[in-house]
Amino acid sequence: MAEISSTPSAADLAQDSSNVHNLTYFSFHGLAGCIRTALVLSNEPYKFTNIGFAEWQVQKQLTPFGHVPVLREETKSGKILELAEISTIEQFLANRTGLLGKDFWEENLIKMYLSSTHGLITFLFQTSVQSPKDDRPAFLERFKKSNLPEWIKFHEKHLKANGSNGHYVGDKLSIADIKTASVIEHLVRLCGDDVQISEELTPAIMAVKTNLEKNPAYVEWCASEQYQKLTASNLGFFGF
Ligand SMILES: N[C@@H](CCC(=O)N[C@@H](CS)C(=O)NCC(=O)O)C(=O)O
Repeated sequence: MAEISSTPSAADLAQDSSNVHNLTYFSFHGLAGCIRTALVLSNEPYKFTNIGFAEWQVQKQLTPFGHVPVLREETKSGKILELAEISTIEQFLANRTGLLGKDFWEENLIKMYLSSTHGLITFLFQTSVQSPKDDRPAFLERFKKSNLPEWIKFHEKHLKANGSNGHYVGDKLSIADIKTASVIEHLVRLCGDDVQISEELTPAIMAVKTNLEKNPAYVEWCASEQYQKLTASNLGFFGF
């Protein structure tokens, strides 16, 4: 009789629902909004390990590529799957929790919308941090006049084509929806009086956010003290 092994494979361990997802990032929203929301909605154990700038230079050397976010999947066997790179982490969580559509067709469309929004928001945050202080206003003006309107135009169009139901694909929440919902607040703040995203101007984009706001866990997360603190530091550090 064949012996049945009781030792789970590494692949099984990575998918175990009892894993604690331990996310290391700075104490602002920055580029981790979508990951944090995906964790909050996962109904699985998670931890947010917020790292200060003082300890970062030491911690940096211990990360896979010298950047955060880093997600450590703490499995019950004691083994840890350590993942860096935002897109990898977002897709890893989406895969585990059914946020990649119902089939391979939908999965690839969702990844495309996710990637487009990731490109926009990464460009915004990274360039504004890396620009010399004097060059920052000009960069932000260019971003508001060119990169952002283009993203808005195409995303509004795709969302309308899907029925303006708050989803990019079909009628089910996906990681692309969460990504867009998580960046709207920053884009709205960045625009200030020069409003580009609103119920009137971009109803289909706004529907993504209002749809997610029907989820009590999301509403609770956004109202939490922790979330408000991340927002305050985001404003202090980036201004939006
Ligand atoms: N390619 C990385 C970039 C992430 C990134 O830009 N991380 C920033 C914070 S938002 C960071 O680690 N900055 C500190 C540093 O580079 O030392 C990814 O996709 O995760």
